[in-house]
Amino acid sequence: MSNMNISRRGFLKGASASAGALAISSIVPLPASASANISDRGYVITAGRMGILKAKVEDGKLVETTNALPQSVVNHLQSTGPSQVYTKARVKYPMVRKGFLENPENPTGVRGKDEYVRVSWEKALELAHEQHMRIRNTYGPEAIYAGSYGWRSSGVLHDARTLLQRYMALAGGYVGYLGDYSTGAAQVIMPYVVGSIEVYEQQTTYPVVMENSEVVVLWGMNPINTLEIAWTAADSQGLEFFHQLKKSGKTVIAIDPIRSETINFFGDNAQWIAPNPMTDVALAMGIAHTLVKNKKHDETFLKKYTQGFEQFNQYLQGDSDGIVKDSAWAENITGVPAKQIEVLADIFSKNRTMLMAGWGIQRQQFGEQRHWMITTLAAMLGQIGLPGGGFGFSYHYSNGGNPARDAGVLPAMTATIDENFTAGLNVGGVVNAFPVARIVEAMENPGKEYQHNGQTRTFPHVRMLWTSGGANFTQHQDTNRLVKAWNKLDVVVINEIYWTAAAKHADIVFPITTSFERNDMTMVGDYSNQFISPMKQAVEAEGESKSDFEVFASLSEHLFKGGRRVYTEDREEMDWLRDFYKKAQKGGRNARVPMPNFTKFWEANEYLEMKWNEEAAKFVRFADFRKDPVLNPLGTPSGKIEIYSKTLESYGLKDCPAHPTWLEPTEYTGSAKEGELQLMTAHSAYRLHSQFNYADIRKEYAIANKEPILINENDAQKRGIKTGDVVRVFNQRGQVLAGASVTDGIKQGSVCIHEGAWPDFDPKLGICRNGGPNVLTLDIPTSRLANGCAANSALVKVEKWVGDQLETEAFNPPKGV
Ligand SMILES: Nc1nc2c(c(=O)[nH]1)N[C@H]1C(S)=C(S)[C@@H](COP(=O)(O)OP(=O)(O)OC[C@H]3O[C@@H](n4cnc5c(=O)[nH]c(N)nc54)[C@H](O)[C@@H]3O)O[C@H]1N2
Ligand SMILES: Nc1nc2c(c(=O)[nH]1)N[C@H]1C(S)=C(S)[C@@H](COP(=O)(O)OP(=O)(O)OC[C@H]3O[C@@H](n4cnc5c(=O)[nH]c(N)nc54)[C@H](O)[C@@H]3O)O[C@H]1N2
Ligand SMILES: [Mo]
Repeated sequence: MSNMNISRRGFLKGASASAGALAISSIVPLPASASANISDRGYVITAGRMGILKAKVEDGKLVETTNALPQSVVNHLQSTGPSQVYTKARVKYPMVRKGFLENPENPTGVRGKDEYVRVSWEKALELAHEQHMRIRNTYGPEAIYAGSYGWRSSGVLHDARTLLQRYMALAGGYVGYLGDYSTGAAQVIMPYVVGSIEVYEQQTTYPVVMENSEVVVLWGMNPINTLEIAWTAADSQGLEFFHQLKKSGKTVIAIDPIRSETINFFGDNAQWIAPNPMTDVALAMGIAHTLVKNKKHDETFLKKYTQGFEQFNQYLQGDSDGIVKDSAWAENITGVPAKQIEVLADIFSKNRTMLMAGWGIQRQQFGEQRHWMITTLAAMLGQIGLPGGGFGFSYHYSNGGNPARDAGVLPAMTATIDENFTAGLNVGGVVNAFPVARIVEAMENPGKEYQHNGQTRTFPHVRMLWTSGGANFTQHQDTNRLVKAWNKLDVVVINEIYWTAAAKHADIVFPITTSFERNDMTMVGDYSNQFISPMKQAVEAEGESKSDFEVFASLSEHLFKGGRRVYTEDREEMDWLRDFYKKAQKGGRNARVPMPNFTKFWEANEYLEMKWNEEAAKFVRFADFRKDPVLNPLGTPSGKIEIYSKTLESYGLKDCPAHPTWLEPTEYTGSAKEGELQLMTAHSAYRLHSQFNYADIRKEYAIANKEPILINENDAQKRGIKTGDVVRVFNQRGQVLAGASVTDGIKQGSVCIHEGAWPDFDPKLGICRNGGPNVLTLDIPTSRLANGCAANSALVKVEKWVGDQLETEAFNPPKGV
């Protein structure tokens, strides 16, 4: 996410290097905008993660949000606008936890159980300022965690996290985080393998795949869901691509323990292969072994472009550990028949094959091995750098295959304040940072040394936490363990739109506006820059909510007289937008993309489309490397694809050895005891993580007003469970109530509860009434290389719930509100 800019630059370099290398004439842009006349349309143009939206307003109320771009595939999230603004779950006024308000330095009551008291803005700001200063002056910036990870709303100005960090910098520094929850493992391992992170990079374009690939593999990938959103705003071309792929007659193979929405979408046009969860490395090794056995691996490619295949092959053949990783071995682990594994090897080697992979497979213990092994398999097939061949790890995310446009690109709010305003001030930055998913380990072990990416680092002693734009309690694993560590903190401040579980465990809660209640702008298309969209305020703010910009600007004035002027650089909302736009316009001019002046753009109430670039549309990842590996080496020590890494060898990590390795997980189907099932926590079609869990679309998926659990019909039958039943899902870490959805569309032995359901603990029983899956997940690092989040590694038991009916109260405000 935060690497977007780097990626974009990397892409532009790659694009120009490969320009002209291909002669594809038939590439045309996928259908884009039918630019309408702007007058009397009766709606406001805005945008969110889910794309450009038309917001319909009646009598000052937001009544409907719909897609503004034409699209062939339904995007469930686009209709959520009215729910976002008017839910009962909104925080409307500044609120303080009672036991904290009474005595902030020595508070009474317990977070999560205490009631809240409404205070004035003045009081809330003053209190937050005083407590922030108390912690800072006593313990220094290392005591303040303002990493604030999360999917706050899009927009170049109202960037909740950056605005918090800008304030924290002005106050003298803070603790930040490394990596992200999304691709924690892959983004760290891939630079050792190919010299780039791959997960946030422009892919060989959708048009090139459409033109050249014969076989497309969707490995642990559910693009029909995950392309509903983008980090900036979705340009919707990815969904359009998969729509066309379905009709293309190409061979599509989906490897997923779940018959996902994508697999259902493809229907008869895709083949579904369902391995046991967490066993993809074994599956890929079975294919790899078959390739070698049949002499179908590309030795010329391996020799010229890779390093260390011999060592890996010794392991594959069992020379180094006595275990032959053949298709029979793989069948035993994955549950995929050996014959089928051999057929895959045959199909992949005979056709131009694109191995696309999602990320859920690396949000698992030893997650680093997944994308490394898939890359190794692609290298053995010898098609990396060819149009439509090789591998791609961002086709399912942010429209990674949509070609870059010639564009004027909007800059965004920064955590650093312009020097002209900070001369003579003691401005700080990040003073320590830990891998984001190690937050609980960090809070439990202040001062402890740990290994990360080949370095020894030390956890800070965090005493205060401030989040703005993240949902700590749904994002993190093992909620009960989190609550314990969290409740040791001295001060917790949260800027939130809603009464999330984290907000209900905070001392001070600032009520924040939705993006429909403020003015902003965004690029549309993380890689493509296909459009610029205004995000016009559609309605007045609910209650006393304010933007994060306003909150931190006011708090800056508390830091010192004139602080607001420094923080804002003497510019208010519309001034910032005008300046951002002017910079984009200048960039546009250089790229020969004419853009109207700001006033005209803003008043037009319309998005702008950027210029199609014929050459960029032909981009093939690794084409320049393939053309000349000496002139265009990869950023690895050898300049080649590293199947064996001497750097990793030097780290000597048992949980991340020097070549792709099958490492047996602690909790997975292979280690399950009687009655245990493996829990997957895929991303939902109806939410962006925890966002919109309260929305009207909940009715479309909730079962017994709880998060559904997908369970195989055989597993359900054994337990006497039927669709619609409330079930108790539990393990040694916790228990939740979920609504059973019995299906043949999930591998036997595994279940799925989608991530993002709000935790909602019954005060007496401690059971989560809404089915929040992270109550059950394992909070361990993927390995000590990447320390990524391993949320998809947990065993659970499931039984029919025979206790009292416990209503979900997740979306009710806490006591006192
Ligand atoms: N079990 C399991 N856990 C997972 C995952 C998984 O696959 N399985 N996935 C992980 C992944 S990949 C990710 S990225 C994380 C996602 O974790 P998060 O990004 O924390 O999830 P969101 O629910 O999107 O949280 C965003 C929060 O920001 C708030 N917000 C929105 N706009 C604004 C704003 O303008 N200002 C302020 N102050 N707040 C705002 C929203 O109300 C919401 O509470 O979860 C991770 N957790
Ligand atoms: N609608 C929607 N879109 C989103 C998000 C959202 O919350 N909602 N979140 C966004 C974010 S922040 C991210 S990081 C991405 C996440 O993108 P991903 O991480 O790719 O998404 P997941 O849903 O976790 O996993 C994708 C698929 O992998 C499958 N899978 C799980 N375990 C295994 C396994 O062991 N082996 C195999 N072969 N498959 C497995 C799941 O069943 C699922 O169909 O999505 C983004 N897009
Ligand atoms: Mo993510």
